[in-house]
Amino acid sequence: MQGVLFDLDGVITDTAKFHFKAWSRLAKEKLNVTLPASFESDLKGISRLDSMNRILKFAKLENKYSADEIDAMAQYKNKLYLNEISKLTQKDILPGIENLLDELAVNKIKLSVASASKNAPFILEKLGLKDQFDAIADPAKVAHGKPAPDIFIEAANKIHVDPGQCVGIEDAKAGVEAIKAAGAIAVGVGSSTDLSEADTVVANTGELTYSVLEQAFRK
Ligand code: B16
Ligand code: MG
Repeated sequence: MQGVLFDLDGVITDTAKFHFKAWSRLAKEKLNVTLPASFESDLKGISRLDSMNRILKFAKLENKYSADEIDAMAQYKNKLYLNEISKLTQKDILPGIENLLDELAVNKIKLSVASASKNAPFILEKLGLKDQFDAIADPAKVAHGKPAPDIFIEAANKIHVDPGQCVGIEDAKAGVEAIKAAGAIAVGVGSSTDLSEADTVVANTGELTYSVLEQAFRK
């Protein structure tokens, strides 16, 4: 194992609740629909525009708006979301992650972020973790979102490590599929039923250690 590719939301910090809050407010204010609670996990790892389109489909309004109108709604959601995440601090880092980053650094493993979020640099800055990563892949630069492998390939390229020498960590099904399609080893965080395609699954981030990742890689 020469590199580790980190998903952000659900692995480094829990931003899903803030995404859901912002999407729910947008849906209520602009589309007059209430999103079911299941949308919080359904939209994990899904890009901003794809999430917007899923919400329009749910509201049965998919053909009602122009591309510019859809873009304006997505921007409004991001404004609401930014307001939420501006309050993030080091205390919002998920359990075990700071320790894992230290262990990986000691073992000279290159670290890269493979998040669908365009806000990843801002979030890492707020958490005080930006300097711990060697690279952050830019989702605006890749053609296809998760489950396509693009963002994980870009994250591996940015640390100059072959994806086959990397372990990717994900909490979403679409993300695990993306890691596997990139040719990396997938470690899932969450339910082993939902993440059955992962090579190894841990129940929560507190169980992520250098040794767990190394064993997943050698399996
Ligand atoms: P943004 P990840 C994903 O993060 C979120 O899980 C998903 O809900 C969100 O829509 C997506 O980022 C895009 O985020 O609107 O901030 O660009 O899990 O890939 O780290
Ligand atoms: Mg995630």
